Amino acid sequence: MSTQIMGILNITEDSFSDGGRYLHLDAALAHARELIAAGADIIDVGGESTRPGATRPGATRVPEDLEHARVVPVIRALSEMGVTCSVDTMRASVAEAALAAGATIINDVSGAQADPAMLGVMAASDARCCLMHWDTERFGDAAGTSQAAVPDVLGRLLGLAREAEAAGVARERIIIDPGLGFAKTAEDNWALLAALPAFVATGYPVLVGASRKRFLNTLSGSRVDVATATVSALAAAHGAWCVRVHDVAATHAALAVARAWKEHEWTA
Ligand code: PMM
Repeated sequence: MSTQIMGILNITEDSFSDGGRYLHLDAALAHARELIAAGADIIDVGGESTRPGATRPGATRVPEDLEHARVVPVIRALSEMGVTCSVDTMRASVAEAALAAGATIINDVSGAQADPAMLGVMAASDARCCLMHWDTERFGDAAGTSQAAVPDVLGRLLGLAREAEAAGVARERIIIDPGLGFAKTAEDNWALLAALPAFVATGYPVLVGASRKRFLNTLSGSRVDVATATVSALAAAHGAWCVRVHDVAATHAALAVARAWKEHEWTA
């Protein structure tokens, strides 16, 4: 299967690149339609920002009922249109309500660690479950830990996947994600991207979320969507199952290039 494109729909006030733009249902649905027209296979709907600091101890989190009110109507409307939806949440109750509204993927950036009820909701559903790596303890502000990042993140993700399986989430429903930019240095992020084949070799589908993150911003300045699309093409060439992006059109073109390249592979 060719690499899937997950279009990002952040219904938040403060997400890094699109905060505050899609708070109204109509604006959110209009943007989702644009993402689909541009080639998105999945729409990832989130109602709580995960920008650095937003979910640290002491930070004010979005109230649970507000998160529900933001994501559930959008997911219901999109699902009724036949769109594949994932819900980007760390709360079990939000995941459960999103599934009831038609979502088929739970995308939990905490790897099902933030809410003790999350694994139960995942297990009781037949949704695909994305477990992302986010370990604030390990990386913090440390610089130059890139070599350690790969075994660390890979080992931790395998542990999270085992935990999910033990809780009753079938192996074939699990997706893993190295969590680029989440308490990681630029060096960490590049090391993780370059090690993508090792993540793919686990047999779990791998999701890559590099879009508009600081390490690409620093590298590319105002052309961060070009940089994101390039990462998408490289990630696809190295076996990523899905790329999560803001600018779907650019990634769609980049993936078409990666696919054409692969189809024309020369064998001596
Ligand atoms: N990144 C963000 C939010 N959700 N989910 C997954 N699975 N992987 C990611 O890398 C990821 C995510 C933060 O980015 P945004 O604020 O631009 O949406």
